[in-house]
Amino acid sequence: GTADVVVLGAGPAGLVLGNLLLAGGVDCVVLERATSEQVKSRSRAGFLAANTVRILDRHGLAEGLHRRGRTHSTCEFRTEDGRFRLDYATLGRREPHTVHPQHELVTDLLTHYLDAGGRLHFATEAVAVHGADGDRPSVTVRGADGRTGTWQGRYVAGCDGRHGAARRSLPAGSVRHHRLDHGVSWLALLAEAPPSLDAVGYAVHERGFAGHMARTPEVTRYYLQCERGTPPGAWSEDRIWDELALRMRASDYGPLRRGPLLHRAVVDLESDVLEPLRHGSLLLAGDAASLISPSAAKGANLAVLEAELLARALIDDLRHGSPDALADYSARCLEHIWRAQEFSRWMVGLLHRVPGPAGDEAAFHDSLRRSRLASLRTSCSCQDWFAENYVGV
Ligand code: RFL
Repeated sequence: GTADVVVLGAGPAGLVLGNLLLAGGVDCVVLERATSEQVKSRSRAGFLAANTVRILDRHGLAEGLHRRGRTHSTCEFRTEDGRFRLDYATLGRREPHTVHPQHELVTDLLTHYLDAGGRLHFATEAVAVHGADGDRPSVTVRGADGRTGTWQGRYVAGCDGRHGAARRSLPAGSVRHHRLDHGVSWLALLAEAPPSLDAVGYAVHERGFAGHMARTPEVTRYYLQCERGTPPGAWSEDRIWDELALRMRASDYGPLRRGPLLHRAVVDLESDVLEPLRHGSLLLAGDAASLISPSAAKGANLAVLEAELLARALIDDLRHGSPDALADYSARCLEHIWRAQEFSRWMVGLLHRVPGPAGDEAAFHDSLRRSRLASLRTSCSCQDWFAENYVGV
């Protein structure tokens, strides 16, 4: 088939892009490897920044999140030096988060796109992008039945995540790949249990980090720092709840509301950035452009921001013959990406004993971490800075 813009991937990046291109009168198609059911049920992010909500509002894509999402604005740190709360909607830019599970956002975006007449093919895996050096790039695809085909376009938008075809198809040396392994892993858990506190909980403990995030009144996300290489099934549910209770200091601050674990996965905290986010007629957005550790909940928010910039640039180019925005696309995104990367790295250092140094040096780093928490607890300007970066993208 043909389309002016061939979009790979129906995640937040690909679906925001698809919706905006469609509304802007640009001919596009979205190709997605997974089935519709898989896309609608993949549970991942939940915290949307105020700017993300503004972008979705601007384009009439926020109806579902206003109806079902809830605002959230408090986080609680539990540390060896006691606990403290930050009401971040009264700090920095005075903005709250909106909690709306990512799979619900994706479902909203999908429904909107299909209702508007958008073209989308599920169970269609992009295998490779060809000819990105020129102005007639193509994508080879494979269906669930093994049949192959080709899509041709003016541009290909790689929104197919970190393991997608867009990244794989970049010629060696065409794009610089910056990477950082934070050295920390999390067991990411989804529990069928109401939230245990009315705040995001960050517990810093000598046994490792534990986190608590409300998703819905019935479902709560928990994180438990674990050894790199731990199989997701290694711990029994009882051991997980006991460990969460210990690290969250339930005996001091109140018990956790337990329930069956619906899902578990091990996430290695890693970040990377491709630079530039473009090779000829192949453009990257979302996790395909930059992977960010989930420590500051930035990934989906960056994906939406980049998708809007890319949509505007492509509409300018294809509808109005003006290529300037497309030429600036990568640089504009990278400013936001590096700022988010810096903050997410800071959060990693705030919440964990970062593995690596041993002996005296480890103790030194640990004291730095405690001091960083003390600044956050006591300094108004540090709290403003935190709030601005925590909710901002
Ligand atoms: P996605 O969502 O991965 O979508 C990519 C889509 O591309 C498809 N695909 C292909 N399609 C065709 N051909 C191929 N060859 C393909 N290869 C892949 C995939 O099936 C998929 O549908 O990428 P996108 O759109 O860039 O969006 C990025 C976000 O999903 C991601 O950054 C966030 O989920 C990160 N993240 C969080 N972000 C936040 O902003 N707030 C959070 O609270 C938050 N929590 C999280 C997170 C990520 C987590 N994990 C799983 C690492 C919590 C966790 C545990």
